[in-house]
Amino acid sequence: MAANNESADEKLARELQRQFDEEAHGEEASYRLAVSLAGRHDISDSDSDITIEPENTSPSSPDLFQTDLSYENQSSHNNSTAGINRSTTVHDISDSSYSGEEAERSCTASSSGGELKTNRSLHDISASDSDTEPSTSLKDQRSQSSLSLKRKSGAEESLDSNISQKRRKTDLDRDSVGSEEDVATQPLAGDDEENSKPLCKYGSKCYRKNPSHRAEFRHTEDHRPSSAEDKSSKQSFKSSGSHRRTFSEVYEEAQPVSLFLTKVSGIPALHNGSFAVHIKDILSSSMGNLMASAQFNYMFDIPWLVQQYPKEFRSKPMLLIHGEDRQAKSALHAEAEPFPNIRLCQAKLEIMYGTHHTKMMFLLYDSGLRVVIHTCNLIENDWYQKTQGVWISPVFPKLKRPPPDGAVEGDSVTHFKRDLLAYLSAYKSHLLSTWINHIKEHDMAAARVHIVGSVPGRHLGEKKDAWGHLRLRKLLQQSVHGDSVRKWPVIGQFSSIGSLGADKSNWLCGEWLQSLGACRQLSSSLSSPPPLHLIFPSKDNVRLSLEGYPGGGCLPYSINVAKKQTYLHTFFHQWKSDGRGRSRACPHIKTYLRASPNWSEAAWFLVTSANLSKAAWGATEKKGSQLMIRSYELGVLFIPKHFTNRDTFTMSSSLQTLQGANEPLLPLPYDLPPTPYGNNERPWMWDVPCTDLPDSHGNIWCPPR
Ligand code: JTA
Repeated sequence: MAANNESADEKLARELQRQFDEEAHGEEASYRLAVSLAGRHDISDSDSDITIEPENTSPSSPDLFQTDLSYENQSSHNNSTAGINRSTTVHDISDSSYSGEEAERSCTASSSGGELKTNRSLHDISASDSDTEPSTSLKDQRSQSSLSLKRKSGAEESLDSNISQKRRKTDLDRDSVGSEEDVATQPLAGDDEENSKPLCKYGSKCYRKNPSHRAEFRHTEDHRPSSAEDKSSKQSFKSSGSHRRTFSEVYEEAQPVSLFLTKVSGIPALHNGSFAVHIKDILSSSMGNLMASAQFNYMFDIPWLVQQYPKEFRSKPMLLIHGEDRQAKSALHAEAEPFPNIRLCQAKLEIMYGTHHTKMMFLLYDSGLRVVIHTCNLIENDWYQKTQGVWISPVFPKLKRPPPDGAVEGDSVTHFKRDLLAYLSAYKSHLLSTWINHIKEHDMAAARVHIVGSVPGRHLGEKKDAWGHLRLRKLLQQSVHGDSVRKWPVIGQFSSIGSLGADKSNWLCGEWLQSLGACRQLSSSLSSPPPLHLIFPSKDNVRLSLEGYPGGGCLPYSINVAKKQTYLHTFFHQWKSDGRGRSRACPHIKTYLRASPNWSEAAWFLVTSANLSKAAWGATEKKGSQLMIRSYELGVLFIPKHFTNRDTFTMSSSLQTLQGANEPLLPLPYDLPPTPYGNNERPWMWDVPCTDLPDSHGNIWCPPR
């Protein structure tokens, strides 16, 4: 990152980090933490400064904290954490911030004249300071929280409600982006209706993505092009050196595998120049002349989404497929209201704790149809500094004549078209029929991947292996030659973890690993299970990430789930992606693969929305006669024989290796072999306070709620 692009805040944060690092490594220095309610909202700084004076703070205490920490200890925020004997004032503050008031506090720790801020922002302070009665907007937020809590808590991600407040991007982040030249901010089309709304009183500091709030109040950053946007595509994500490639060239280089990571702001341009894509690249007119589109997703920021389309495509018909109900649904409709070209389709979720995780785009061009299957929510933050996966299909040409009713023509050897149609049929929604017809009318013979989906239900009989892990098992049994592969390790990499049972034999090393370890011939139940390696960010991976602790907002693993399945953590490895320049870009991608013992070959590779949960992959019931799935998920499976004349892929995360290859290689999102956690390293848990060490922005983490 160029030093002259660094803001004063950032310099400060870096300096503080350096100081803290020194202290943590035994330099004799006393420091003081101050929780400051310094805010923008009618509170004078002097009124709200609260000082924490740790007593007997040995400089190495943060390390001690990490060393012998049971999860219980980690979770108890009202104990003196970090072996730091904090003053009661501090406890009061932190306690109150956990006590159910959704108020986030901005804790600012100052050290030697610098400032350390927490993730917490300022809004609620004005509310809680000014009155005992929360403001209307806080009420809204709370009711939305309990709603989404009810909807989601349980099966998978232990759910915090205020997803987006954790995933919001700060102004500081925005300013810290680029290794590239500044791009002038221009007014963009589509702002007119925005200007009629009242301005949100929290301005650019507003973290709320609650669509009803966004629909009601204007947010300047909603329509200001962010650095990530400005610097997307050829303008700012140069490949390297002076040669600036168009996205079409980048796209061509990635064929036929066509697997990309999203571009990341704040890493060397080299790592955004190959096998990397921004949403504006995907939607750009160079990819096709857009007639209509459909967006399947979990989270939507509709005004932002509209702005990712080139101006000339912004009023083309757009169908959004979502899983929201009740209030969240009406809020989404309210957000779409200014855009008459947008229609919404609610995915049925009849099984408790199910969610609509599928992330897919249909892009209908005058020249054909393109399908994109990926891992990104349709919110700005998901395309900013995270590691995300994107598979982009070729343009499927229109069939010469439409096939007769019930017939699937123009399918690939992988049956991509048949299986995509089956997936869409599972929604049982007439709103999807036009897209089902578009798909039927296109020739998808060029698709080389298999669809691996999950749809909610109790699947039995001949449909038992249509979805989830049994679907993957069946595909692997059909195509993976077992003789050499049988003992190869299975790798799982994910961003969220569900409750998997008290014993590894219950599900993880039982039915799930049996599916991921499946091969041709030999009945997988007869062979011993393969080695299993799981990749999930450690606390330090998140702390030192580009986003800092807030990056952990997309890694919703909770302490209460974690402490019931400690066996799981014995499989854990760090997030590391030096090869792709993404070691500090928190993974929201989910991938699964079968690797050779020397880590250079893959027997198969899956990129999907499915996290490590029973809700996503399914769990068998009734003595294995049915598979129960709660959520919608979608991924694509890469089998080497559909890309090369070999039974394995050569894989690498090294850009140099990928660029120099003269056969299709698998562009790995992370480094192999996986790096085990250090002795005292713990998985990231998003509801555990991290107040011992500052993150890459100089902030500590006080989990919301
Ligand atoms: C944070 C989430 C998704 C997805 C789903 C998430 C939750 C928290 C991020 C996310 N759920 N959650 O499908 O992309 O608690 O449900 O990114």
